[in-house]
Amino acid sequence: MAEAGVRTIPIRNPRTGATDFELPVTPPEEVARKAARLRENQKRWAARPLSERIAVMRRWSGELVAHAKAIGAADGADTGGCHTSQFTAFIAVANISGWCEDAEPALARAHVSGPSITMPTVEIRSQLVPYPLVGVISPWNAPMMLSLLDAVPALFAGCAVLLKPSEVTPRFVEPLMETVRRVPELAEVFDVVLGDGRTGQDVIANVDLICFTGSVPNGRKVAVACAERLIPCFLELGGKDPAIVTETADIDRATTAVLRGGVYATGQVCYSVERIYVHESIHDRFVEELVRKAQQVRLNDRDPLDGHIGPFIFVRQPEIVEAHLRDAVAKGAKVLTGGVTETLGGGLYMRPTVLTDVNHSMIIMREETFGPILPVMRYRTVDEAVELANDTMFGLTASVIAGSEAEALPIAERLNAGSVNVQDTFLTFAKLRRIGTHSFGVSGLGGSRTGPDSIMRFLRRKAIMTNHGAPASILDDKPADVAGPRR
Ligand code: TXE
Repeated sequence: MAEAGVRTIPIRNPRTGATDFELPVTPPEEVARKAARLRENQKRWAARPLSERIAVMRRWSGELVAHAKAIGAADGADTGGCHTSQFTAFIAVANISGWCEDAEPALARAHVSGPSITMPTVEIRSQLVPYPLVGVISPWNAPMMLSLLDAVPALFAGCAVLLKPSEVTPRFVEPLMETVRRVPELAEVFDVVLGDGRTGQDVIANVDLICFTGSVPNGRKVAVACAERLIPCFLELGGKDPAIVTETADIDRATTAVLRGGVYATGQVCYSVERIYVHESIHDRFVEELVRKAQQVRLNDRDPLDGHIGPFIFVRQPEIVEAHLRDAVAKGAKVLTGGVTETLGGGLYMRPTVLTDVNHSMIIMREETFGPILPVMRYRTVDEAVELANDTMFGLTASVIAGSEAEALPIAERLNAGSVNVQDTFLTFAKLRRIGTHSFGVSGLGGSRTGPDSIMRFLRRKAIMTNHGAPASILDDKPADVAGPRR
């Protein structure tokens, strides 16, 4: 029960539609107190050798494994039973163990030492200084995974972290913080505050750097607030990912890949396929096969573990999806299957929805729909397909499926997206730890959040320069001959 006078937020169950409980919002003064505590403890955390921080994070890993079932159940309750929830503790463990291996070499690569090139008597040493307190503000679609994606490398870097998860999906916090409490050194530098956008603004007011994952409108508000405080912010603001299917593509392969890429987790993934461009010569056969496969996708409304896709997590998401569909139909689109929000057991569901006769005047081809929607548009030439795919303010990922990799690669190289899947969709997990990518447009602003070098976002690199020779004297300086050298 929340204390009297404390603001609360009703927490809706995505499977039943009922309010499960009232979430007490962390008051602003408590946000400031937690931030001050973390900031004070961070000095000791940063002073530890990296090897000690790695040892602490390994112990945390062990606690996450020990509590994986409780975490999976809570994250599953938050999301209505998205498949990822069952593994979310293990995704965090993989993230941590990756950084246990990658942090040391990544930071070693960042170090510079040796003589100056321009002043031979000067020796340069570098020092990496972590930002004291990092704020992480995360969304509802992969609640724990997207809360820890930035928090973990920041902790390895020597920062303290204050997390503000989405008020839509807070259930994972309790089991997560149980694992943190069991590692006292970690509990000193990692804490959570609860609430909505107002609490997010309180976090921004108290930290030294922000990592934000969420929608474009709120990302803009976060960026403005960070600019007013002149603190760095890293924004991941969604996607409108295109898939191009060429005339030589294998239709069975292409429809299987596009369907999964478009409707996994009910399309509530930032790198979901949201637009599909198919060569006119195979368009009709592709659409027929896509509809056939889409109609085999089952909802998990009776049992979260029995079905392919679950309910919408966020109660207003169906309204957004339906508004996009209405606009598309009003402008000539045809809905061939799906497209209707079904209330089943109190949860809000939508079956995979295939549209044709779409065009770029429609919202559904421009703004992030974030639902199980597959709008298919025909194209005539590869140049036209590339132009259509690049006609977006986003640029998270893209996909190209062709008759061969050799045909797909030149197309992939022309797409404005941080990651391009070839001969498949949804390959983002394949690149983790190997390569840091820079998203295009508003999808990713401020630098790469993936790859070993992404830890450098949390550090400032200092140069310490020693002159082993005599200092220069102003008395030796010859005033520049303003008339230029004598003839
Ligand atoms: O975002 P919101 P949601 C995108 C996804 C979709 C959206 C879904 O594509 O567009 O995020 O997540 C807090 N000041 N991505 O609806 O509403 C809010 O409390 C400070 C992209 O949750 O923007 C929540 O914790 N904070 C991504 C968080 O911001 C504020 C992957 C996000 O809320 C705030 C996943 C404010 N004014 C989802 N207003 C990617 N590209 O990787 C809200 N918040």
